[in-house]
Parts: sequence; C-alpha cells; structure tokens
Amino acid sequence: MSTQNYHYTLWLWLEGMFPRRLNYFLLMKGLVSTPMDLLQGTTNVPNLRIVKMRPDMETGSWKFDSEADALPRGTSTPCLRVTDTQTGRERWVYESVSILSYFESIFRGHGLTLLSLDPLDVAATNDIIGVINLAMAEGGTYMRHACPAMAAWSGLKNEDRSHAAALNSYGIMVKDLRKVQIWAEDTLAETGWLTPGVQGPGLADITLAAGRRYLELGYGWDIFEREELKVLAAWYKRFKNTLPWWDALEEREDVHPKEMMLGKEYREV
Ligand SMILES: N[C@@H](CCC(=O)N[C@@H](CS)C(=O)NCC(=O)O)C(=O)O
Repeated sequence: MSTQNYHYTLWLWLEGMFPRRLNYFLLMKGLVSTPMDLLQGTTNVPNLRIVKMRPDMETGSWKFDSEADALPRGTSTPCLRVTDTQTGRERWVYESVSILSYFESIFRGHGLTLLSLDPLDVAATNDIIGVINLAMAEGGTYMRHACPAMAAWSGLKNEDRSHAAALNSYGIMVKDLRKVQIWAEDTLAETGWLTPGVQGPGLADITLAAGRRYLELGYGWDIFEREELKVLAAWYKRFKNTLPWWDALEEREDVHPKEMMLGKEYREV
C-alpha cells in the first residue's frame, strides 16, 4: 500500500516536552513553513493534519478544539493516527521516537536529512536516542521528588517524596548524559552533532534538545549545568544558533503556559 493513500493525523501539545521533538522535526523538514504556521497547526502536506491539544490544569485532562478530535484512551502526546483512505483502516504510532523515524522515512527528500540510511549509523543513532530517553525518565523522577508542585501533578504524595530518591535520579541522569557525550564523541568531532552519518543536526539532536528546552522553561533547570556535561552545553548552544526559526519559536513571549513555569526555587534539592 502506497503512503499516498494514507491520511496522517498528528496530536500535539505544542508546549510539551515530547511533542516538542515533533515541532523541531516538522520545521527542519519543511513540513511546516514557519513557527507561526506550526502554532496554528498549518502544514505543507495535504494529507497531514495537526490536532492541537492543551492540558486542563483544573481537571488534569486534555482539552481539544473539537470533541471529535479527542484522543482515545491509552495514548499520550505526540501521537499519530494513520488512516488508509481506501479501506478506512486506522493504525496508530504512539511514541515520539517511532513517529520521528517513521516520518523521516516517508518524508525523506523533504528538507534536511535527519537520519542516515546506513544500518550501522541507524543502530548508533538508536543507541544514543535510547540513552537520551533513559536520561529524560531519570530527570522526571528527580523532578517528582525534588519539586512539591510537580509531585502533586504526577500522583506522588508530598509526604512520599524523597530527597535521596531525587538526588539518586539526578546522578543517574548525569551518568546517562555522559554516555551520550562519549558515544557521540567521533560524530561531535566530525560534524558537531550527535546523529551519526548526517551532515547537520539529526534525530538524536532533536530528541535531546527538546527535553533540554522544556525543562528549562518549566523548571528553570539547565540539565547540562554540571561541568562534566560541558560538551553537551556547547552542543546545545550550537543547536539553538543553527536553526533559523529558533528565536521565533522558542523565545516568543507566550512560549510556555505561565502557570506551568516553576522557577528553580520550586526545587528543594
Ligand atoms: N514516551 C512517550 C512520552 C509521551 C508523554 O509522556 N507525553 C506527555 C506530554 S509531554 C503526555 O502526554 N502525558 C500524559 C499521559 O501520558 O497520559 C513519547 O516519547 O512519546
């Protein structure tokens, strides 16, 4: 079945950490033209539709412009529905990394190339993305234990939070990010980026940069603050400076919901 017969529906909470990966991807591939188009959900691809969603802070559920666009149970954002327009059959892709690599393969030839075709480069990219995801999960555990406001949202009782657990996860996150630096050493020396076999920033770069920016906006946290992560700190500066749309997207006035911007003073350790 040709992908021409598919219709793609992509659910994005544009301010979120994992959907942010798709924001960067869509702009780098030219599948949306500008940050403004992205914020309005306008794509350049006739069979790709973006459904914008946002958290309802009072109920803890998601809000959609239309009830018909509500996500089914068992999903998170980003999430992709693929509808075969000939048969009506629907299939789903649930994980940000799976959506990125699927889109990269079907939109190869659009915009920048973000993943090498060489199987060894792909394996090395998957290694790096895997450890980035582990680092992000540890970062989340750190936040839940370190930050009372965050604990409330995530179902952890305040009295069950533990500073020891917070610091333990912080340490594991740093160890995981050190692995990223070590595993990407050759690629960083060759191109300045984390994704092997491509000339510019690729899928591994997108995956890490989105988390770095989200945690800074939400919690005033520079996850590369430790001296031992200075290679990643320099890499991130390069990433921001390379992308022509960065400021328009990431430095805009309403870049993050004000009620979700907890400064670093909200963290106890
Ligand atoms: N592993 C998932 C994580 C997605 C995720 O946790 N998204 C958040 C928003 S940034 C979410 O939808 N949380 C609500 C939920 O999981 O029900 C991915 O990489 O796509």
